[in-house]
Amino acid sequence: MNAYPLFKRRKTFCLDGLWEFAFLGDGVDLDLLDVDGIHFEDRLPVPSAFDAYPSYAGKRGTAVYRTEFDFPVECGGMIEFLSAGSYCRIYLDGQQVCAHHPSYVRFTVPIPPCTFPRRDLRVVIDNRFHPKRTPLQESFFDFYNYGGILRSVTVHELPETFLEYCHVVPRDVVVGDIELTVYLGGHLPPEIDMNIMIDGRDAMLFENLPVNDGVARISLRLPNPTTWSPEAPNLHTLAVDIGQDDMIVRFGLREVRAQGGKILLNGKPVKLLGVCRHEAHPQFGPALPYQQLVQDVELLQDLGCNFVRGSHYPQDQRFLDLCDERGILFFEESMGWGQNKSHFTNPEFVDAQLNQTKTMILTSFNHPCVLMWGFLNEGESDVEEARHCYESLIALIRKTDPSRLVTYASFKRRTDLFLHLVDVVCYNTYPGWYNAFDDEDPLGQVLPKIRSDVEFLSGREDLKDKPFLLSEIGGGALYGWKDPLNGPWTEEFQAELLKIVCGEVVGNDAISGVSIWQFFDGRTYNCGRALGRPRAFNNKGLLDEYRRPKQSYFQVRKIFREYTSASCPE
Ligand code: ADA
Repeated sequence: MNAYPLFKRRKTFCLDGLWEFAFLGDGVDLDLLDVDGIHFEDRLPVPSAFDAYPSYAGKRGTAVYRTEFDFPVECGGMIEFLSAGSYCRIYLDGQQVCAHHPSYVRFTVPIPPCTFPRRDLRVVIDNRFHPKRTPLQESFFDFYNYGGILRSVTVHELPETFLEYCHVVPRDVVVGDIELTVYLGGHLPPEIDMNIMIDGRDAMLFENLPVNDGVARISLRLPNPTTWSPEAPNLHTLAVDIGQDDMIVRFGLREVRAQGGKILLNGKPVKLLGVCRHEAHPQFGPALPYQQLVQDVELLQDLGCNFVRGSHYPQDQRFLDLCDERGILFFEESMGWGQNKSHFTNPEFVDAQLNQTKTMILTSFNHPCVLMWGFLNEGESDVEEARHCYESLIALIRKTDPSRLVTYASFKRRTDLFLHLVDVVCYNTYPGWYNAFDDEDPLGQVLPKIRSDVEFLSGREDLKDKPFLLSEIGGGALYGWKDPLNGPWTEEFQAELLKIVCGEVVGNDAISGVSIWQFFDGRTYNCGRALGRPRAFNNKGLLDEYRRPKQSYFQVRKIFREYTSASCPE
């Protein structure tokens, strides 16, 4: 079930499986930890969130995972971690070779050549909140922060010159023109020969390609181009072979633009009908097995969704692969949740934001399902102190990937200072739910609120031509809670609220889409928020945390599917 990119010649092997494990409690000073002296009494699978397991549920502190692997003597290579955190230190043969945060982003660790084959790998994980070690993950977030080796670990044997990334940008989706950018690692030659294989059958040789700062660029035309769209998610593969190394990437021929208040996919306006999805499950935390990812995608398609917002961190590459294959459009955002000016004026925080955002883009670059990049969910974006951070992130995203849209989910909405800098205006808004209970008729204010936002934006010269997305909207319901008064927390109330919302989204041409908050219930915290988070869960899911559908699921499904069948009747 590996995600792309794949390899034919390069030797890789996956270290997923049972590792030795020890939980050391919350009193460990990481700088004094004798990693070699640890006594392992337990074993846990990798990937796993160790605090999703009953024996470690709710615990915060230091954990250590250990495994061994054989690696050719005198050979160079790397270990790829797709997610580990919140904070981790990697030890190879007793030497610390890496310290990393945050969770949810890919990182690699060099394997220095060695005189013996059997290597000892220890991963120290700390899931405590720490201003220096975990500046991007804080305890005030409204989702539970787990710790562990949350996604796959793979060992790569690497030659002297190797491929780091192979990124494809479609230039003409009809005739199949693409631009391939190849990032090399290790020894960087001044030029390189490259064999390209398209879709496993059409070979092209490019000789003496110039290499500038480790980057080689090729423009080429696909022999048999097929475009990618939600209706026809055609995918192409491209194998790059530089003789000593190879890489197979998968991509889709599609183009996305924001124009005239619409999101255009391959030149056609698209209405985004979807949900916000956490990577979460009570049994696994964010370390979801592949089977659960497939079930989630099946449910999204059953719901009639053509869109998902991956909230609120970089996503599992296997899930993005599934969305590529099923034609489900994606809004991927780097990790952020309600940070404020104290963060935005902290250079370490800004650097950490820029690093994780760039890594997210480089890792997810080839997924045609990703239409837009986002960041800083619900940041304090109506103060001047935030300007540098927002402008730096927007500039970084546009420089790293000019082919996609840029946005962020704003809860400052009308006082927001930076929405004119992005391509899509995204409002997180909760009419009928928050501050609605002092009103006899909370549901009566849903439509007026949405329409007044649409009117406000239409009156803003700098915003009126941008697509408008309801990036979060919804209300809570406890699975199975029915009550004759049909008040808040009943399934009926939530279903009625979302009936009004979705009816407006599909009926109002000024609204480009919705990502309902949220797909399924997710664990949060018991703290002061518990009054608004029964069970210490965020209960605004269309399904509960075990993916059991509430009434609202069927209500939303009816509206989404009717709209879709009316829009493409075949
Ligand atoms: C915010 C936030 C979500 C969730 C939501 C809610 O919009 O972005 O993560 O906390 O509010 O349920 O209130």
